[in-house]
Amino acid sequence: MKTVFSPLHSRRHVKTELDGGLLIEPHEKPSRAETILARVRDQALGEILEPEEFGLEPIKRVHTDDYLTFLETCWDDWVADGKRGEIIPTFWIGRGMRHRLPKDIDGRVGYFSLGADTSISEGTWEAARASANVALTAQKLVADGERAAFALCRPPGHHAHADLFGGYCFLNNAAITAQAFRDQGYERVAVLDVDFHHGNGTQAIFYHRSDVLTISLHGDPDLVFPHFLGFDDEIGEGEGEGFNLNIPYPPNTPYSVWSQGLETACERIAQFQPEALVVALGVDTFEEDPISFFKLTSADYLSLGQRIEKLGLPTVFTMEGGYDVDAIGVNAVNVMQGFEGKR
Ligand code: OKP
Ligand code: MG
Ligand code: ZN
Repeated sequence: MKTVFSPLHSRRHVKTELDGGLLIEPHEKPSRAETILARVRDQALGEILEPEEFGLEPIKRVHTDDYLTFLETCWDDWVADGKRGEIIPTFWIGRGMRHRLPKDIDGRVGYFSLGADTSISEGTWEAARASANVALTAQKLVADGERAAFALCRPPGHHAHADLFGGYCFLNNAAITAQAFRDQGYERVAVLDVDFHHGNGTQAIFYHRSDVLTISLHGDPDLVFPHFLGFDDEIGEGEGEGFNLNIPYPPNTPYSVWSQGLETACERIAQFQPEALVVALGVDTFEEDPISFFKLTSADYLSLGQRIEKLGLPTVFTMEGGYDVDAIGVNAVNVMQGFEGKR
């Protein structure tokens, strides 16, 4: 399987993550991508390609113009305002307040964010753009006939809404990939999100549509981020009713249980008869992950890859989470190797 990777991911190198009232070293750090790339090389998974430049057009199919302008300019505006630290949101639209984009930089940062866990500094926009280009290049490989491709995206994307960043995400790479398939004439596309966290952005982007089926397995949002979306009664709305499926699980869920949800997800995908599949691949379901609570083992990722392959679909894997850097390479590449038949 071919891997798409951009060294520009390293342009995102924030020093802070607001966590428990402290500014800690971010969980979503550059060594994550480098470790996965090293494993891809080590295992000779296949050719490693740099992304092509697709411009903003395929990104604008998912994200709003004002949000993209904000992402592009916010760091310069922040510095010009005289602020001395990294961008961390401080104020949001509270219940009863107005959804109106203000001029002030603090106001705009709050307007376009869903949490304070995701700092921004110089280079974040360039890295996020490169990450989307990585996904779109993998999409093109598959549209041109590859059975599957691995988009080694960093930063991740599945928490980003049409006009919100947060959860370490800025541009929703999985949604941009699914929309690219649609715009190239693929009639139905499925997005399967196996990251530990609910794919809230992907769900929201396609919530009113029946042409993109969205499914996420994740930690119960009653207990974990994103807290306010991802419950099993969210089934889609209007045209989209019946085209979103959430499968939440409690702490300590092992693969023997999680894989039952995977089976349900795969059966729904088969019934939907999509022409392509996008897998939002997080390996923060791992037993040693520092911020998650499932109990998958490294060997389980081989089984996961095998099960996804059985769907028989053209497949793009977009990298999402996974924060045990020591294991992230083995776990992510195991999914690809399982897909290719390794047991
Ligand atoms: C991104 B992805 C932990 C803070 C958690 C949100 C988690 C974002 C996960 N103290 N911040 O889905 O892996
Ligand atoms: Mg998920
Ligand atoms: Zn995650």
